[in-house]
Amino acid sequence: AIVAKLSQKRSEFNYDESKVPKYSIPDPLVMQNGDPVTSADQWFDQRRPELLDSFRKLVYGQRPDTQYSLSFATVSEATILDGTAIGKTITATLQIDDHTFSFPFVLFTPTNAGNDLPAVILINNRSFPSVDEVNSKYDSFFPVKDLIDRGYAAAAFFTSDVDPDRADGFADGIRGFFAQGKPLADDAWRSLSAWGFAASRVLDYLERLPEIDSSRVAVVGHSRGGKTSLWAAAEDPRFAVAYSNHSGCGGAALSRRAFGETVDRITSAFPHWFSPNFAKYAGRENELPIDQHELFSLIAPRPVYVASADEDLWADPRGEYLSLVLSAPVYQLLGKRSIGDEVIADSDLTNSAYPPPLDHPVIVGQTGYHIGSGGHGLTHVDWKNFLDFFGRLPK
Ligand code: GTR
Repeated sequence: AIVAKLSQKRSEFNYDESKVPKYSIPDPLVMQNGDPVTSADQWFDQRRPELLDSFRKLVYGQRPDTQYSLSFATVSEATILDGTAIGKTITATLQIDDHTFSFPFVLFTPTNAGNDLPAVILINNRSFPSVDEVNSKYDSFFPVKDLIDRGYAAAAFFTSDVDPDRADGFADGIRGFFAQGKPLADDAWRSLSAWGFAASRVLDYLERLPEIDSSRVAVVGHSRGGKTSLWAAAEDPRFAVAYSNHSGCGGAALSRRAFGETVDRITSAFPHWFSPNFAKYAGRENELPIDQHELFSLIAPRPVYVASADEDLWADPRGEYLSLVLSAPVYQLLGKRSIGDEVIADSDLTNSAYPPPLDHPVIVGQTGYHIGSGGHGLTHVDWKNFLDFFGRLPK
């Protein structure tokens, strides 16, 4: 059956709004026992923890609670980009008893930086962005020159250096290290959560640097990295801002719409990304006790930015936007404005203006969104719009 699903072409999935199944949206402000959530205290003390727990159980898996020690070593350091930046390669090492696991990351800071640098951490699902490459070739996926020119520190690591991006990669990555030879538990974390965990370890490092303002660190990712950036921010409230670019199914997009990539398809193609429980909802997404708008609810009241692209229908742009819109009640409860405040949202946005004009960011309160023209990718314009959003947030 899996082979049949995987041989199905992307063009054979649903891209017709009229064929989106009927669904009902779970209310983030209703407790599992049916009680309404009426105060910020109740949100943080009761509802948010049970919702976080549901996402761990049903979607991304449970991170280990094993104690570990963490150390960092600078492997190399160079002045690059015509003297405007310092690029470092650093190794993060986790240790449990006498076992260790290491992964590399890069960090770029402007030369002569003060003590107040905001930073971004890119979860790079494509490759390891070495200091030499960054110095010799501009890459819009990780446009370090732009980031430095705008006064940001920029860090990045490669997902597969942390947890190999393959169905059978468990034993070879950080999850295997934590399992210490034990088999993969059913409820255990999957790769997206492992990559998000690594972003938190890079943040641990940034917290140690006097030149970084660790209260202004964004976690950024594209596609599978964008699914990860949202989950990373849900798991780790120290991330001040999250940016998800074209993250689609299992990221920003509502699972219930089954538009473009579906739960069935993604859990068959990438079984290592999600808890096996997620696959059980294939074809019956409306029975999921949660949906992805509640991932934004977990990030609230912190700022979040979402980007879609008009040709990237596989990622369901409308479903990504709708999900952000539907998180508004939680932002409101927590005293913040968001895009949903300005949209008369029925559950399929038929009464509201969607899409907004191409390449034109909509920013309301804590949330920003744009739909870019073009296909699946992380571009110079995506970064520019996100950094404009990040830059206008109050310090
Ligand atoms: C696709 C997958 C998407 C997205 C994308 C990417 O194959 O179906 O969910 O993650 O890969 O990461 O570029």
